[in-house]
Amino acid sequence: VQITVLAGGTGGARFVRGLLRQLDRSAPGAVVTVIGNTGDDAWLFGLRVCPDLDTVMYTLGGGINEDQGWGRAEETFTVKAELAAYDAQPQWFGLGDRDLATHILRTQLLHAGATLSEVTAALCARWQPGVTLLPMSDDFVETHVLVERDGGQVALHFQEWWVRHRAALPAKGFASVGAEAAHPAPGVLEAIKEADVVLLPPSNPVVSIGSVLSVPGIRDALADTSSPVVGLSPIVGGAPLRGMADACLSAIGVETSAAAVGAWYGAELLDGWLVDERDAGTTVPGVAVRAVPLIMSSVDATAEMAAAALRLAEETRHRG
Ligand code: FO1
Repeated sequence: VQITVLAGGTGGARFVRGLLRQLDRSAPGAVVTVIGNTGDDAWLFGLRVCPDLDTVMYTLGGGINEDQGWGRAEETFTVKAELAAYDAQPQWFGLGDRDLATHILRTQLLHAGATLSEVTAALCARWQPGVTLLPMSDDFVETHVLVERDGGQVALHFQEWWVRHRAALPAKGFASVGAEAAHPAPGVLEAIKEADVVLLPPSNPVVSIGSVLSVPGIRDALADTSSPVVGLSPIVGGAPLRGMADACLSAIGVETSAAAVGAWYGAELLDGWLVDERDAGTTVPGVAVRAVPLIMSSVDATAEMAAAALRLAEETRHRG
């Protein structure tokens, strides 16, 4: 059984952790490929930082700072403090000492001519995440956020909007800069086409899943595959469980509801849509909707969500 998951950061990583727990029980031979969002990536102090790839790698490899949902456990910030002593900028992004080793090695390998896919495989050799982690593209694609400032509109890198401004500047839109010239990374389209099931976890639909879908060819591969595609709503009872999906959805004119996000993905992409029990009764035209508990309160609870998604995939598979 081959399962492919499109993932962003914390929400996607935690879902995959539950999926692996479920597969250990129900389908031990299953293999999972994660197509990770790179739209959050940024150059900081000359280093290439890939937050969503690292969050998946650290979460599944056992190195994540669990409370934060990003960065390393047992982290220290000596280098950050030294940089601050020089008044070096930016100071609003918290790069820990252990995390810096990842960015230093990644940057060294990129400068030596390795692709981001090759770098990611090299980093995962240490962490053994238990999945094949592929960047959505080896080309640089960056999510920029259009915000209003001083009467005009300016584009901020996603990290500046999300971390420096805490997403408090109303977003007027998002751009995946470089997407139109980007190609899916090696293996990405195959992972979708050869999958028995494709899952869209409760990552941010706009800046995480939406960013992956912005790479030419990926959306079409999902629309064309005869295998079931099942998504899990990141919105429960009209609010996101974490992160800033509501700020992103309102920016693109989508209501913050399980139904609206399901309809935004649409029947072209989705065969099934899992919503939380609080949103029971949700309908999405052309999509099979089921209501189950969608709170990732533990790995076992997340495993149950994954089991529900796999069941729904089988129900829709024979629907054709
Ligand atoms: N998020 C924050 O809110 N503050 C930070 O200082 C911060 C640092 C950081 C460093 C490395 C990394 O991989 C992620 C980091 N994040 C931080 C989270 C990051 O903004 C998000 O993980 C994604 O970009 C959104 O999913």
